[in-house]
Amino acid sequence: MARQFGNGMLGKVVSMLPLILSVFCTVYVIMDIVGKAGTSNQITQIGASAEEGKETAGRALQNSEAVRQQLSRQISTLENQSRKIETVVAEMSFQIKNAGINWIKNPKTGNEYCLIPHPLSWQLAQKWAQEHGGNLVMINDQAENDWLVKTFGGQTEYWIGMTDEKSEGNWFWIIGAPVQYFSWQKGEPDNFKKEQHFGITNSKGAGMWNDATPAGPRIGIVERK
Ligand SMILES: [Ca+2]
Ligand SMILES: [Ca+2]
Repeated sequence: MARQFGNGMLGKVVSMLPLILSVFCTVYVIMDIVGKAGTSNQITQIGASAEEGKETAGRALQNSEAVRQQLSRQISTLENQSRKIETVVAEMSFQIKNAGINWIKNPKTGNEYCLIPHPLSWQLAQKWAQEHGGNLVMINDQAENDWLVKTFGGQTEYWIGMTDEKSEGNWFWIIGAPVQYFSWQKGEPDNFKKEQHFGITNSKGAGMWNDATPAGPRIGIVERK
């Protein structure tokens, strides 16, 4: 009975083995296909995401380059405007400095001359002259000395641009050239109290020079090219 049962069941199982195997194989193949398809989808998605990221990065790069170029143009424009403003300020500054100053050209020297509008020490007069593009006057000959008297008068004492401060009795123009033409007043230069090292003109006579202490204050004659 048991043998029959055993034989009966075993026989059925054995007879069904191909079918069971076939079902298993089919299920395995289906699962494999489904698994591969899933992985493939994931890869496709990752690929798409990567491509999208690349495009986004590319657009960001293009945008940043455009921004950089725009900033560069704006900086260039600002630099140009800054230079224009500097030029205008320099011109205005020059005009303000020279407002009310009457520069007069000497046809023989080709240079321009003016009187400083307020009395100063010799050193400050020279500073003023430099700030206005010149120096205290350098008088090279009788013609220039006469022209100054004719142009600015012979009554008022004015600073001129010579000094023997560095070496007593050795007179130099402020620009460094030795003085070769002189128009000293009689008895001058006397280096009074050993304190007189700066030149003035119109001293007790039109166009006559004297040595003086630097304090003044006096008006100076300025010469510029
Ligand atoms: Ca002196
Ligand atoms: Ca003197």
